[in-house]
Order: sequence, then C-alpha cells, then structure tokens
Amino acid sequence: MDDLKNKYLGLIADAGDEATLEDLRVQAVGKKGEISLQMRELGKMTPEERQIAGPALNALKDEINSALAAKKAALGDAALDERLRSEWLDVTLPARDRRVGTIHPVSQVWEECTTIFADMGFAVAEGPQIDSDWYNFDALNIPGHHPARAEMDTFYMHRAEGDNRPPHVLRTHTSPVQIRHMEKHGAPTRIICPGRVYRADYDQTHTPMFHQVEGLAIDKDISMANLKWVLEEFFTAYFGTTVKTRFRASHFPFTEPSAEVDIQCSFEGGTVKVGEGDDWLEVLGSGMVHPKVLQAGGIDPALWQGFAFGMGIDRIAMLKYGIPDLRAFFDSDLRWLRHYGFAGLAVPTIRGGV
Ligand code: 2NL
Repeated sequence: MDDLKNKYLGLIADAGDEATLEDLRVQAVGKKGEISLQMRELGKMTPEERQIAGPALNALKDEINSALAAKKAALGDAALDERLRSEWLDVTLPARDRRVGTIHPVSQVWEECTTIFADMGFAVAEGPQIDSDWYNFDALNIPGHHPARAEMDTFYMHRAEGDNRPPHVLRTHTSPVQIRHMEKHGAPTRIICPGRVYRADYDQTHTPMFHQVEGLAIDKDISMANLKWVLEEFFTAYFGTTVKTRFRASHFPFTEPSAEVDIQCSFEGGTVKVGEGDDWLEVLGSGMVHPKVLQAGGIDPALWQGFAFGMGIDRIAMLKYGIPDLRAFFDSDLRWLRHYGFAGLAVPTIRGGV
C-alpha cells in the first residue's frame, strides 16, 4: 500500500497540466482505478485483515484526493500567473495616431459657392458632362465656323466609322446645363450650375478637367446692376471681407453686352490679398444673355432678359487658400494642400444671412 501511495503522490507532484491530473485521478481513485480494485479484495479477507486494510485504503483514497485537489489549485494559480504576466498592458501609453480624411478644397469651395448663392435665391442645376455639340456650342451662339469652338480645345467623343450623327463633346463649360434648364423650366429663373468641365490644356494654371460655376437670372427687368450686386455680395461672403468689383467691356458670343469682372486686391510680397489695395484681378466673365441664346432655350427675348456669368471654382479656391499651382489639386500629394494651410470647414454666407 505504501508503494501505491508513493507512486501516486509522486506522479501527482510531477503532473504538468490538468489533463494529466485527470488521467491520474481515473487511474488511482476512479471506479475501475487501482484503489477501487483493492477495495473489492476486502471481501476476500478475514475480518481481522479487513479491519486494518479497510480504513487504510480509505485513508489512502482521501490522501490521494487531497493531493489531486491541491495540485489542481496550484496548476490553476500558475496558469493565471502566466496570463497576468503575458497579457500585461500599459494603459498609460499615449494612444496611436489615427489617420483622418478631410474634404477636398475644391469640394469645399463648391459647397461654399452653392451655399452663398442659395442664400440669394439661386437653385442648383446639374446636367450631363458629355453633351451634344448643339447644347455645348450652337445653342450658345457659337456656330461651327466660330473660332471659340477651336479655341476651347474641345475633347470630342469617338464615333464609330460611318456614324455620321453630330458629335458629342466633353462639355467645355456648364452653359449647356443652363440651356437645358431654360428649355425645361422656362422663365423666370435663378440658377447656378456648378460642375466639372473639360478642355485640352495643361500647365500651372490649367488642367484638362476643372470646375466651373455659372449663374443665370432671367426675369422681366433683370439688369447688369443686379449682376454687380450679386457678384459683390458673393465675393464679400466668400472672402469674408468687403470686395469691390470692376467691370471691363469684353466679348462673348453668348452675352451682349459682355463684361470681364475683376476683384479688388493687393500684390505685396508675392502674395495676393483680396479685398484690399489698388490692384485688380480678373476672376470671371459675364454679361446680359444674348437674345439668340434665350431663343435656343425656348424663352422669348421680347418678354424676358437676364444676366449670366461663369467663373472657375478651382481658381477662386487657389485665391482663397493661396495655392499657386492648380495641379496641386489633382496630381499632388495631400501634404501640399496642408502646406498651403487648407484645413477649414466653415461655410460663409451673405451679409445678414437668411
Ligand atoms: C468666362 C466666361 C461666361 C457665361 C459664361 C452664359 C450661359 C448662358 C447664357 C449666357 Cl446659358 N452666358 N455663361 C456668360 C459669360 C461668361 O464665362 O470666361 N468664364 C470664366
């Protein structure tokens, strides 16, 4: 019996995990274990022998059970100690930086423009980026032989051999959207058309895709004076400071009379500051909608008149955020935009708001 005791106490002491311990329990004190087998032998003994062997076997069983329980507890403590050691975490470490996205300056300026014009009662109209040459040119009083058609460096869409339908183009301005709006909704109207436009041109101030916002207001008695007020109100809201404008006589096929509009600025130390100084910077083209263009849009020029203007969103974004190269918007690394200090999200509104 001492052999049995030494054998099991030794094995229990050496057990490295709970599974081994369970095997030992079954072998020693399980139903068919060695001690149970020995207990079955008690029946064959004399009463004297049984009186000694019985209590001794019971005591041995108890002793092995307590050794098993003690070892099991010890193994459990060791496993917990190991987890506590390996899963240690320093909650005082600073958090990891998260990469955050920002709104693209062009998207933001687009949004700012629509907000400011919306405050003055202009709805937003959108339309196709691929349109027929009729909507892009003819309807705007730019006939086939007109130099503007060539000057605009138009991207023509491919047509299959033998397909002689008139060509489609990537729109060179958002004016076709205004023609479509006039056709569909008639007069009076007040809309702006922000959108992507395309011209085959690429240098520091030109990219083949850029963004434009055009405006159109048609009513019985709209004049250039209304145009001047709207534009000054717009620039003042957009740049956050009072901005004077200067109108210079110009020529566009789609307006008569036509004016190029400059905004007041200063050029000092190589930077442009809008709304101060004695210099002028050209920012847009405008005029009274040509009667032929009203007619193309299905509006009777004997009853209605209106102003229209077109300006580059990218260009006014560059001005506001001091970005010298247009290509920074489209070909470049976000770090350039950060370098130019682009971060804000505040959307300005017109004086007095709505
Ligand atoms: C420029 C010139 C301009 C317009 C765009 C326009 C649209 C219709 C009718 C008449 Cl539907 N005009 N748009 C008018 C004048 C100038 O843009 O140099 N923009 C940067």
